[in-house]
Amino acid sequence: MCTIFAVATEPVHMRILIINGPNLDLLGTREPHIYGSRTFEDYLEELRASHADCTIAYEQSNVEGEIVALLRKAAQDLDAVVLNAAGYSHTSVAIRDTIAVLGIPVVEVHISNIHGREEFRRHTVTGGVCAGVITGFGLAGYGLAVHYLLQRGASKAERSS
Ligand code: CA2
Repeated sequence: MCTIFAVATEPVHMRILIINGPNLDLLGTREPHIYGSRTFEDYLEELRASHADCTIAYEQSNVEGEIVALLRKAAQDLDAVVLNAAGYSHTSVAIRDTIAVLGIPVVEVHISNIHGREEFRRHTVTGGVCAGVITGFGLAGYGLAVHYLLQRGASKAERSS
């Protein structure tokens, strides 16, 4: 006979950092046919409101080294990262190397479907060392990434209790 004991666990409060790379501060102002017409700040407000159970911090940088520094700081202070490294996703060995040794999960997000665009966008240098890659679902991709990280965090907490 197999008896299963229910274990009461504290709800996990995850702290997640979203990092947007070069030019994503222009969201909602240019190329709406590719990236939509909403600013990231507007979307973020909605995302935070629907996830009162976690802390969602946000940073945007146009500088490769700053993104490396943000990732390393997140590994010290936070639980997970959602990263849209924008153009650096296709080129940055430095960001890839950082993610590879970070010790917290990173989910790569692209707003557009990179597989339906120019050839040079179809491969990312960074995706292979991330927990997974979400592409083509618009801003909703960030929410999908947060959802995955919360589920992953909760099941990890359950396993270690
Ligand atoms: O689809 C994505 O999220 C991308 O990461 C966006 C990058 C692009 O280089 C990647 O291939 C795919 C470009 C970000 C530029 O963002 C803009 C936003 C609004 C207007 C102009 C640029």
